[in-house]
Amino acid sequence: APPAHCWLNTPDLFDSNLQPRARDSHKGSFGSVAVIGGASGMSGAAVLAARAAAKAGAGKVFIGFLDHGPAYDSNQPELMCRVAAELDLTSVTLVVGTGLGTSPPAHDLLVKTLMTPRDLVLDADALNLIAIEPALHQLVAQRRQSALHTIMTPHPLEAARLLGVSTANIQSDRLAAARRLAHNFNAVVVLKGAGSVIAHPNGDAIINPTGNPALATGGSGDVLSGICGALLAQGWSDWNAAMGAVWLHGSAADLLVSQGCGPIGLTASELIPAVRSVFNEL
Ligand code: NPW
Ligand code: AMP
Ligand code: MG
Repeated sequence: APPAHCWLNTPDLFDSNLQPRARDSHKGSFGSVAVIGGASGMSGAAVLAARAAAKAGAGKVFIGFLDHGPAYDSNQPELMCRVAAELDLTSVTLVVGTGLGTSPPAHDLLVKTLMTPRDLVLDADALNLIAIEPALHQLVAQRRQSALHTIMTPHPLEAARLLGVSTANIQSDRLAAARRLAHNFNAVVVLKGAGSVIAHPNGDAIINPTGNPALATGGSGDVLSGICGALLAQGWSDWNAAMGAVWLHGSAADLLVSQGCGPIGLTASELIPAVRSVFNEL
C-alpha cells in the first residue's frame, strides 16, 4: 500500500468545492438533508443538526423524530418536521443519531438508514448502537463498495465504545485511533475533541487547527453533524465534507470568541449563524 499522509486542515484542501452559486441554481441544486434522531427529551439535538444543515446551505431540510416531536420549529419554520417512519428516504442525505437514543425502535431506524443507498452521517447514538451490535459493522463497512459516502463523527467516548477500549486509550494516540476506526468501518471518521482528526480508510489523516473550548457545550457536536450532512447534500465527497465541516465549525467558534461570545457560555444555537458567516466569507 502507498504510504499514508497527514496534513493540517486548511480551506486549500477543499476549495475545489467552493464554487459560486450558478445564477440559475434552485433549491434542488443544493440537495436535501434528513436528520433522524430526537427521541423524547432530546428533540433539540435533531433540531440543532437540522438548523445547522439549513444554514450550511442545504436546499431542503427534514427532521424525522424518533416517535413524536414538535409539528414545526417556530424559530426556523422552513424545517420540515415529521415522524421518522413517515420520511421518504429515497432522495435525501441522511444524518442519523443525534438524540436518537438506543431503544429498539431507534435500532430499527438505524438499520433502515444503513440499508438505504444514500450518503450518510453517523453521529452520537447511531455510533453507540453500532458499538453495541457488531452485526451492524458490516452494514457500515460495505457501503463504500457501492460508492456511498459515509462520515462517522465520534467524540472520544463514542470512539472508545466503537473500538472496545477506554477513552484514555483513544486520547493517548488520537491519530492512530481515528485511522483504526476509518479502516475498520471503511468510512471517513472525524474523531472530535481539541484538534479533531479526520481519517480516511486509505490511512490519510488531517488534523484540524480551528475551534476552541467554547465548543465544549451540549449540542455542538449535533451542529457539526448537520454541517457534514449539508456539504454532502451539496455534492461534496465524504472526505472533503468532513474537513470542510470541521474547519467551518471550529472557525465559527473562533469568530464568536473574538466577538466576546465565549469561551464561557457560547451555546450551540449561536454557533449556527456564525457557521453561515464563515462559510460565505470563504
Ligand atoms: P467524562 O465526563 O470525561 O467521563 P455520552 P452525550 C466524554 C444527545 N444530546 N474528551 C465525557 O466523558 C446526543 O446527540 C442532546 C474527553 C463526556 O461526559 C446523544 O444522542 C442534546 N472525553 C446523547 O445526547 C444536547 C470526552 O463523553 C461524555 C470528550 C448523548 O450524548 C446534548 C459524554 O458522552 C447532546 O448532544 C472529549 N473531547 N467529549 C439536546 N439538546 O437534545 C466527550 N467526552 O455519554 O455519549 O453523552 O455526548 O451527551
Ligand atoms: P459533542 O461532544 O458530540 O457535542 O461534540 C463536541 C464538539 O465540540 C466536537 O466538534 C468537538 O471537536 C468540539 N470541541 C469540544 N471541546 C473542544 C475543545 N476544547 N477544542 C476544540 N473543539 C472542541
Ligand atoms: Mg455528540
